[in-house]
Amino acid sequence: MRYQIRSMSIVFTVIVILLIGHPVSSFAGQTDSDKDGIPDMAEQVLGTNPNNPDTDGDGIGDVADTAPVFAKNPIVNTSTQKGFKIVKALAENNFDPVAKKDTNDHLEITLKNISGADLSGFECYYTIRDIKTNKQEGYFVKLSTLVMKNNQSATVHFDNKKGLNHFGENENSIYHRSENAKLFKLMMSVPGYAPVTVQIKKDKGGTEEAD
Ligand SMILES: [Ca+2]
Ligand SMILES: [Ca+2]
Ligand SMILES: [Ca+2]
Repeated sequence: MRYQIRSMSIVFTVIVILLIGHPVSSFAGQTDSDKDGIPDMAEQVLGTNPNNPDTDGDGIGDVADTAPVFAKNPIVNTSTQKGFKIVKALAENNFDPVAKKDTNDHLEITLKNISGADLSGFECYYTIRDIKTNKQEGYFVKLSTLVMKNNQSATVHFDNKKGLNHFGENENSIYHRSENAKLFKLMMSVPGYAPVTVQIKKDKGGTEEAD
């Protein structure tokens, strides 16, 4: 409860800071893209997602959430039968060899269905830890549009782009806001089969060589 009061006051403080020097009418007119009551500008300061009213996917909206960028892992799956594997996992992808140009880093996971059946109903939980500051964020995402035929592979992107197997992510997360090295821990789960986990390290930002 104490936490809730403190967190609510952080949102309130950010809004008050943004109000200083602005007439109330202009603040009231500020864009709130996801209509969660927090203007886009304030979401940037808070590190929450301006395009998602529940940034971390835990079912509690950004305003009420005591930890809006840290969901606990809600996946309950005790299956042990292997149904799919993670064949590739990337958190930085600085150079696209096909387009021959730099690309924006995003989380990209390639799965292969080895279950003998078609798979759907995937869920994903991942944490991002800033290795220098130890700050950690945790996100839960339902991959409801991901359908994998038996023996097929699919690549899942968390990048806010439109298209098949592209899913949303928090543009204000430490992934994009901190230049420090980061460690990603990710779990993929589908009903009836064992969850699969993977760890991915992202190097410190700045001048980077192509991977
Ligand atoms: Ca908002
Ligand atoms: Ca939001
Ligand atoms: Ca939430």
